[in-house]
Amino acid sequence: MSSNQDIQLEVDGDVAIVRLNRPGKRNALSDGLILAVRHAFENLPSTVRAAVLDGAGEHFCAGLDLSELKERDAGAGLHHSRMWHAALEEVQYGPVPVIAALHGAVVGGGLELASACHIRVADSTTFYALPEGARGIFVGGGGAVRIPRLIGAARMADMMLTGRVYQAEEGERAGFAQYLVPEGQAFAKALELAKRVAQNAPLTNYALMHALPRIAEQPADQGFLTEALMAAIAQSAPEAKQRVRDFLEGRAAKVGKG
Ligand code: 1HE
Repeated sequence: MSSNQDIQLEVDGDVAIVRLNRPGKRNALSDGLILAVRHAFENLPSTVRAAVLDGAGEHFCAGLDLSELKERDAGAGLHHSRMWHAALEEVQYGPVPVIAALHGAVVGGGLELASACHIRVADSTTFYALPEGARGIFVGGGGAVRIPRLIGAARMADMMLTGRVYQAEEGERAGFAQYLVPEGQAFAKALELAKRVAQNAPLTNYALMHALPRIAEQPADQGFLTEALMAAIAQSAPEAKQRVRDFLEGRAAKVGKG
């Protein structure tokens, strides 16, 4: 899929597994790796219905590859940040929902990458930090937009001002992850969820990826209209009609019963 050895793509049925594969450097995101992330999500096989994003080794991702952070003028810095934006847009607004399997360090640009995913599963070794503050820089991979939507601007400012680190349990309570699992189980849980997500009607997944975050940012009056349009389109699909019929005729699972 990609010639870059720092990323791996596997396909398991209708789920793609994209794995950052630079464990020796704690999956630090070099420019090459960020471009490979973009390429992987832009080129998922058309049979794929959901994806898991994982990191090889003991850490999900140590953020920006600091060895590449050379003197950049303002223009080069702007384009570098926009390159990250383009890559992470492919994760958030690509073809399928993405479930991140978090463990160890989820820091700096690694947290920005995790924030672009739709569901985050963290194991008990996970920790979250934004060392940009200590390094004298700022987030540049969309974190200023996405992270406050997970945890609030006040928590993010505290992390960057004071270097505060959130451990797994506290992090889940704060909103970084929707699931917290024992050590070593994040990938298995993420895969299980991805297989479940892959069963949804594609238009439902589309609505959740593309309409919901935008509706949530719209003034209520516009949001209600966008919601109504999306609802009308989703329910008009033959698959939606079949699924409703299956429930009414006793063929579909009841809520909470498998
Ligand atoms: C790296 C990086 C990196 C590790 N860039 N090389 N991110 C940070 O400020 C986080 C920096 N990293 C760490 O704090 C630690 O490495 C970890 C807590 C993630 C892991 O600790 P540990 O003890 O398991 O590993 P290590 O011994 O620190 O690192 C192993 C190797 O990975 C080592 O290289 P080696 O050649 O000496 O073996 C490290 O130098 C290397 N390494 N992290 C480059 N980040 C869009 S803007 C986003 C801005 C940011 O993301 S700023 C935050 C950057």
